[in-house]
Formats: sequence, structure tokens, C-alpha cells
Amino acid sequence: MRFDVITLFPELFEAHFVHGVTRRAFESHQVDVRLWQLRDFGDPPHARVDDRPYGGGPGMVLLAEPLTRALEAIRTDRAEPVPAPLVNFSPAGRPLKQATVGELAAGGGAILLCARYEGVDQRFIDRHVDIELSVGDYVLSGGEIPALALLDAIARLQPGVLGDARSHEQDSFSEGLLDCPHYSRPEVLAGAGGGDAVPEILLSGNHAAIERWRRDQALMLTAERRPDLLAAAESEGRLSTADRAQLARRTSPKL
Ligand code: 9D3
Repeated sequence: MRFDVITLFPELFEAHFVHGVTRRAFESHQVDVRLWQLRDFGDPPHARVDDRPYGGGPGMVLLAEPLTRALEAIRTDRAEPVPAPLVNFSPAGRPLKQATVGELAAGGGAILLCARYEGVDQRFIDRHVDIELSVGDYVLSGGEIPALALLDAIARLQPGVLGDARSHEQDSFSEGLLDCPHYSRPEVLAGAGGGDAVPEILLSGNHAAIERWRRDQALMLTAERRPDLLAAAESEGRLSTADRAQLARRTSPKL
């Protein structure tokens, strides 16, 4: 699938595509990323892409006309019967979730707009943008890192990008909860007071008991840190009787 990225900083993307486990997805063009420099579509004589906001106030606004020219160039180049969705990254967007990542990974790609400054002329958004996405409640300096986050999340869903061990994780029962803790060698990590041992159950060889322990750990961690995720799992019927029993043990008074 193809992603066209509109940005003033295309060089921020280059390094990401040549490293790590997602490299395969980009090099094989399973995820084909094309970078478009917004400055190339700026207003003459100095290729202006931003100006001051009507009504006053701090910061600059990305101009609708250069953005429209960039979008037209991309739409012409893509020449698709069904136009790809235009995604704008904005602090005012809806929070990016794995469900949206999955939907975009299953489609024919998208056009990603990485804004800078205070944002984009609202008339361009109203006419052309299909979806606005945020990556969380903290302030970044532009949409490039959010776009990279989305592309990375899509790349790792491509067939063959991750090992077999991880592919079943997608359809696992534990989806939608925080992960359980993981341990590896040594069995006892040296330190003051005698050291820290790996939880005994993980050395027991009892695979059913280990799976139950991991599930219980995930449930308790999720209850503590992300009650919103646990409530969603409960209301969507993703908790078993054993899950509910574990959560009841956690909240019941200790005897
Ligand atoms: C004073 C109002 N600010 C909004 C919180 C202005 C503003 C700050 C930072 C406008 C744009 C930006 C740049 N941020 C993004 O482009 C952005 C973003 C983010 O800052 N946080 C989380 N997700 C995203 S997606 C795009």
C-alpha cells in the first residue's frame, strides 16, 4: 500500500525507514512511502507556505492554497478510482488507537498531512481532510513524529515483518489489556539483600499455570494503570469467569 506524506521536513523520515524490524516493510514497498516537500508548492516569489492568523494571536497558519496544490499533485500521481483518505495530524484530532491502525493497514494507503506552526487553515480541513488524529495529550512541535508513529504501527502489521512468535499475539485473548511482565536470564539477579529471583511459576514447566499467571498479571496491571481498558474489556465481553475471579480477589479485603 502507498502512503504520501506532505511535510516541510522530509529528512525527518529518511532514517526511520532504513533501520529496525520494520525496514523490511519499507524496502519491499509493502509500505511504499513517498515524501512531498510542501515548500515546492509554496506561493511565489519566496515559496511561502504560512502566514499570520486572521483575528490576531501567536504563531502562523499553514496556507490553504499551497496545501491544495500539493494535494492535487498527489491525487494526480496516485490516479486512483477510490481516493485515499487524507489524514491530518493535530492535537485536536481523535486519539489514535490500534483499531484505526488496523483499518488503515487493511486499506489501500492514505495521504498524511504533517502540519507545523499553530495548524492548518480550517477551510482546507473542511474541504479535504477525512480524519484528524492525535497521538496523545502532550504538545509536540508538528505532525511528523505522529506520522512516523502511524507508519511504524502499520509496517509491523505487514505479513512477514515480525516473526511467527509475534503474529499470533494479534488474535490473542489478551488483546486490549496491558502486557504481563517478562523475565530472562539469570534466574537470580545479584544485588543488595541477596538478589531478585524470577517468579517461581515461570520455572515450573506447568504451561497452563504459567498462562493463567501471565493473564492474572496483565489483568492486575491493567486494573491499576488503565481502568479504562479494563472497563472496555468487561463491557465487550472479553473477560472470562477466571478473569473476573482474579479481579475480585484483587479488590477483596485481605484476611
Ligand atoms: C496553544 C494551542 N496548541 C495546541 C495544543 C497549539 C499547537 C501546539 C502544537 C498546535 C500544534 C502543535 C503541533 N502538534 C502537532 O502537530 C500534533 C500533535 C501534538 O502536539 N500532540 C499529540 N498529537 C499530535 S498530532 C499533531
